[in-house]
Amino acid sequence: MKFMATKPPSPPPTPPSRAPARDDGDSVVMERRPQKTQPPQMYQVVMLNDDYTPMEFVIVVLQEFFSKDREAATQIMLKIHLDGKGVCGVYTRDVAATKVEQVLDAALKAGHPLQCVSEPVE
Ligand code: TYC
Repeated sequence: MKFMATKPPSPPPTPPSRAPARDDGDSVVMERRPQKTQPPQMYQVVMLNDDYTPMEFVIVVLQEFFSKDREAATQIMLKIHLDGKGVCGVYTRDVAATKVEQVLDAALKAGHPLQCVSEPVE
């Protein structure tokens, strides 16, 4: 008795799309792949309000570590003061972590309880 194969033979594998596909002539065609690289996850540095850190110190920190001019730094400081927290800037993970370190270090050295954290942006 003869048995039939249950599956038809599969087609030959397609060549990798990066490989040059040759046509009948001598020309070489390079195929373009769609861009797959994702943008990096971004992190926002959030500063928290407290009752003891002087407003002026927060303004100077925002100018020094977050490159804000005095006007923008004052607005951010006031937002934090009124709302309890505020975003100082958005960066890649390592840069955000460095900013947090710089702020905490400056606050510690000056004897202020200023706190800030970094968190992933949605
Ligand atoms: N609330 C502080 C005060 O009245 C000022 C302040 C603002 C502190 C922002 C921390 O992240 C802060 N002196």
